[in-house]
Amino acid sequence: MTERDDRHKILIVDDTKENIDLLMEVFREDYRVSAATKPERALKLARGDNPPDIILLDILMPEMDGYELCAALKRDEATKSIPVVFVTAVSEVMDAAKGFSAGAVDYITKPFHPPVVKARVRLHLDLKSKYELLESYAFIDALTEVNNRRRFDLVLESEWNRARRSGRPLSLVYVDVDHFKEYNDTLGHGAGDDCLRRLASGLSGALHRSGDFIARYGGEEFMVLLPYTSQEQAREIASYLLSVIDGLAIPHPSSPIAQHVTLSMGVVSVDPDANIQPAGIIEAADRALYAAKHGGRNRIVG
Ligand code: GH3
Ligand code: MG
Ligand code: MG
Ligand code: MG
Repeated sequence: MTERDDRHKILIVDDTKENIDLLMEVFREDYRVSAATKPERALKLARGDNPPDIILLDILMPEMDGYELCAALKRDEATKSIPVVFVTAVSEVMDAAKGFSAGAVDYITKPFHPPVVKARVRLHLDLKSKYELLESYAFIDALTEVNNRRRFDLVLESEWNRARRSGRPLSLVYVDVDHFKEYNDTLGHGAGDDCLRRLASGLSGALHRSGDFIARYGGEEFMVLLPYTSQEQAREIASYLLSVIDGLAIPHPSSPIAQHVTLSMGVVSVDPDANIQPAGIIEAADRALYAAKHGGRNRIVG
């Protein structure tokens, strides 16, 4: 039988076995503790599938000193958010300053007082989880709980860069609810909000491939970003999305075109060698959406 162990993980990096044992003794009871005596090994563990939540780092080590290791961790996107605390016998004030400028969050000198070291590690872990919570709030749309526009802008930029590096096309579907003003006018703003929530969850639930990304872009507008996807595939996915929302059959008594809520979509697919900026990709999708609206709504153009 295996029990789930959700205790925080601490990585101790020190070239001296006795120092590792000392810290192990302090943390063993409340944390999952691992240790590395070589910086290379520490980097490997930090970049691995099961990275530590915090790193306690020695300064004087033969191959690469603690400052260098800390700076290397902070340079790497995969490890930069792991807090690093120096625990060292080097007690010059200047060394502490050097530790902070290498990216450490704290600097503890030996000999240390175990309850204080424990309290400081706890503090940094708490700060880290609060920061992650705030970060997630900053990127989620409060009404629909899908990604918000701020997140979309960042993801579009990074996916476009990735598309160019990989030489594969990137597709974007601009989604707009048809006659939504009438929906609100007839059923009320509260029902309108509910409708947007149902649409968001219907659309995001219908995206199955990892990497496909949905955001609420504006009032009743959504963006679906499809990496590594050709125009033809994107059109197929868009028509599947349309059919899923059709299946929800959300009543829209005042719609001039149907008895239920419908969507219009503008699809654009960009070649990786196209000379275009992210804003240009959105404009192209917007033009296709405009054509879908003028073509009678409840349809896909692109
Ligand atoms: P079209 O088919 O041309 O897209 O017509 P439309 O009525 O959907 O377009 P229009 O842009 O005129 O109206 C959009 C409406 O969406 C108006 C606005 O009140 C409503 N809306 C935007 N954000 C929200 C929201 O958060 N909640 C609710 N309930 N309604 C919203
Ligand atoms: Mg040492
Ligand atoms: Mg609109
Ligand atoms: Mg609309």
